[in-house]
Amino acid sequence: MNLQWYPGHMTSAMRSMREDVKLVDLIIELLDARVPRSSRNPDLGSLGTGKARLILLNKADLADEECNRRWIAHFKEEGTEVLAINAKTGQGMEQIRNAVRSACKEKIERDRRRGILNRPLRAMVAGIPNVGKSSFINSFGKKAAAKTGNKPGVTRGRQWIKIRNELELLDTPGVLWPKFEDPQVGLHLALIGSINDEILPTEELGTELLALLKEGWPGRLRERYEVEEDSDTPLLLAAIGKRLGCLKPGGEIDTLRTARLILDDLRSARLGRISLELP
Ligand SMILES: Nc1nc2c(ncn2[C@@H]2O[C@H](COP(=O)(O)OP(=O)(O)OP(=O)(O)O)[C@@H](O)[C@H]2O)c(=O)[nH]1
Ligand SMILES: [Mg+2]
Repeated sequence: MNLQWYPGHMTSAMRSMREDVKLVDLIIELLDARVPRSSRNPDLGSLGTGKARLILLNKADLADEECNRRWIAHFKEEGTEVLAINAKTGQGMEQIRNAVRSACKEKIERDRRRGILNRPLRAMVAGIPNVGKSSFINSFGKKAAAKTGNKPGVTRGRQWIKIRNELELLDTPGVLWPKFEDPQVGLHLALIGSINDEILPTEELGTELLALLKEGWPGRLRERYEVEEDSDTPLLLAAIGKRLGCLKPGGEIDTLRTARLILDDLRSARLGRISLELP
């Protein structure tokens, strides 16, 4: 499966971000804890080279705990400041302030030498669509300042949000990049909901997901749907459809609706906490 999604609004968002990055001290890059490799946008990696950077592994509540630990160790080894958070409940927010100050310590030190004390830091919050950028800003600032929603492409314009007197955060639209070289990247981003569902081949995506789960998380499908996991994926999809009572008016199994339900189950952790990538 070869998925790509790079609509025009992302090109213009990237253009604004290349300008705005000149105004900030720090880039806060949100990755999805379930797919930290695929959710790392190379265009954001090369944005503002030399700027301080903080990586937040968001949606850590949906990813496997042990995998989260391994990813944190991986980024620390790279020399990057990193935290695992849950922007929905606010878990991990108490550590953000110190992590920001630590990432910006050179800047703070430079200011201090010039006699500037406690100047608010400015940070750009960036990441792929639907990763939780706006939720993070709301959660950290303890106010509903930025619009959020459970689909990619909710934030369209840029928006500055002041957090007390210490930090100014710039919310940005989610951006992908022109071409996923590795088809697995497109697949993983589609599974977590960062690609517009309307352009996805849902049924095919469902069978790919079943293959991934059988291989990487044996037992999860059996537990959730009470099916035998051994059959090949189209048969398995039909078996799950039958279990769930997903039938078309004529009594035929509705595999499209079944695939949609399995995807929903993955995204809301009803299949348990699942990481799709390891360092
Ligand atoms: N389970 C869980 N859900 C989260 C978390 N953070 C955000 N969400 C949900 O993810 C969805 C997307 O959140 P947004 O904050 O709108 O994401 P965004 O990155 O701003 O998305 P765009 O503006 O479309 O690029 C919402 O339904 C949030 O409730 C988290 O840590 N855990
Ligand atoms: Mg947003």
